[in-house]
Amino acid sequence: MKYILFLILIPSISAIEINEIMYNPEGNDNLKEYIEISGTNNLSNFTIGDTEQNDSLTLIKFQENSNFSLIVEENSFYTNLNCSIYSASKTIGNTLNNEDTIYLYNNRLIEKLTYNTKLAKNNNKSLEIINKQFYEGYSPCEPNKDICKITTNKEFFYYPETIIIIPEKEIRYKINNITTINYKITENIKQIIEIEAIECAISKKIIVFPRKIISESYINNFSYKKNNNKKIIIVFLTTIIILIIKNDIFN
Ligand SMILES: [Ca+2]
Ligand SMILES: [Ca+2]
Ligand SMILES: [Ca+2]
Ligand SMILES: [Ca+2]
Repeated sequence: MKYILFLILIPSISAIEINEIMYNPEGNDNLKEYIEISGTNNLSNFTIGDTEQNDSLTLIKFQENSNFSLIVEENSFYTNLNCSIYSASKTIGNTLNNEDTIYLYNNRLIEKLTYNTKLAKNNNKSLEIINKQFYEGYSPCEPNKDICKITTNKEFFYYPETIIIIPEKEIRYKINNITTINYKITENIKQIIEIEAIECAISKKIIVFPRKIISESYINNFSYKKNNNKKIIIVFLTTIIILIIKNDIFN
């Protein structure tokens, strides 16, 4: 029988965006400001600007297979990182002020972004932009922190328990539509709890088992490891028996 395999190649297109801004590093800002662009390692023909000045970019280092480019000042501290590095002249715009607007052009305006000084002020943190919101971080040439990760104290568990969300950052969670980070299970039935990270529009479902309805089938369905040893022994014995029978037939 012939199988015909059709391969549909879908190019992975990720938007080119301003992803991180270091506007006020600790102490003197000179040589330590940067702007990270995500979605490309190639900023040829791009221009960066602030409210006062636009700068064309000079390639310092091209990095293959990177999804990031870093725009820095001349003689910057950040030239050995693993993404493409571009210099914007002595300053990025007319320096990145504590409140500023950044413009990224590629013949046309790609993005205009205004920030203020609420976060990342002189503490060696940058502004990471995640889902159009600012968070403090520090990840030049790397993906921003995954603030939307939902971590619970247990992935599935038995009634009665309290779900505790371990927040990655200051982010609000809803559990079964109640805004909280702790949630007491009150119903004594098997149920699915839905946890939602509100700002990120990400949700996760976990299964809660009341003690009285725990059964082998539930446990097996959710690949609980408890009886795995028994299963391994059964599979082992069955294999031996099959081998013995086969041997008998062919000899
Ligand atoms: Ca500073
Ligand atoms: Ca400025
Ligand atoms: Ca600055
Ligand atoms: Ca980053």
